[in-house]
Amino acid sequence: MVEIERIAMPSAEVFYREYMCKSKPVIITDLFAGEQIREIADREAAIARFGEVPIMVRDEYSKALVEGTGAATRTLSYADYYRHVDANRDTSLMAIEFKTPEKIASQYKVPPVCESQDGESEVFVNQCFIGNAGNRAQIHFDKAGLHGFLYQVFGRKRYFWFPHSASHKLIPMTQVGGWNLHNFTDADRRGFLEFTGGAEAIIDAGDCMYVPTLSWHAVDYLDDSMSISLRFRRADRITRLLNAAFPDMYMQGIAEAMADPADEARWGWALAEIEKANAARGDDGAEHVIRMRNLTRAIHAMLYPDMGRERYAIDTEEYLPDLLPHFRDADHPHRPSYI
Ligand SMILES: O=C(O)CCC(=O)C(=O)O
Ligand SMILES: [Fe+2]
Repeated sequence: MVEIERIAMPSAEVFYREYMCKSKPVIITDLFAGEQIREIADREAAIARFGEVPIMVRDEYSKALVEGTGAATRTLSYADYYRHVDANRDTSLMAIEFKTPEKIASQYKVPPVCESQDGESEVFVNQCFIGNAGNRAQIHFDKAGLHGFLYQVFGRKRYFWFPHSASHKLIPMTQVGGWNLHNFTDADRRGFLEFTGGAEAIIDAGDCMYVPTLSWHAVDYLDDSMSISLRFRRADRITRLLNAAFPDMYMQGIAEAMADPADEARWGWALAEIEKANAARGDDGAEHVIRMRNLTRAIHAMLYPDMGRERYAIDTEEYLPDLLPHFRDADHPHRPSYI
């Protein structure tokens, strides 16, 4: 089974070269060394420090998807949220990608490795996840394409990471995978990691998981927990790809081939082809997206000649409600434009 290494934070330059340019996940054991946030390592300490802070909670994504409860949110104080959890142990309410309130963000300094360099997006995201044991994040990749740190303030999470080569085995539907890993037995999970070449690691208070740009991951909440999520430094070449392509496993694979700017001989032609086709579009935005998806699939096959082409499951896009309608039409008013 693939192991995720645990390291002390190296210099920003070494981290960039050894992990970011190689799309290699790793656990950093000393992020925020010497900062106040590291004094908080359990739920009681967090409630004592942040109890009054208002947080916005909603249903975890996949439950929201299945039950159609997507948008419902409510604001509770930090302490009231955990009172709600204690009274409703299996609640799916949690704070997901919630902008870190000032009172919490003031407890740590963003490390230098997160600072944008020339040729990278200036977009920087500082959010938190506050949740309860039993909650989860379904297999997915984050289509905004930023590098991610997930720092565990308190509580354990089981973190899964899967290589791009596993994509067909994950039952991919656009950027989401179909399996419910939280329902697997220990033996099934081990078998699944063997099958996919994936890895799992338990992260606990003080650990920080590095999630490479656009890589597949999933999370099981083993305890009540809180994480800080920093997202940073999307390379401009990836921004250009995101703006031209549809967020599916083929785009993911092309992006991964582009992880290291030094490999331009490998990927430069692919980005040029994709941008050329995107510029030469006809009138119909939906047809354009279909053409672009076919092109990225063909380019992916050239970049990964040895990767199996066949699906391991039905084509879920044919049977399930569309997860990304706003990406199906190049002219859709809600299609994001990445900067
Ligand atoms: O911890 C979670 O709930 C999800 C984390 C995640 O998906 C991420 O950091 O991108
Ligand atoms: Fe994620």
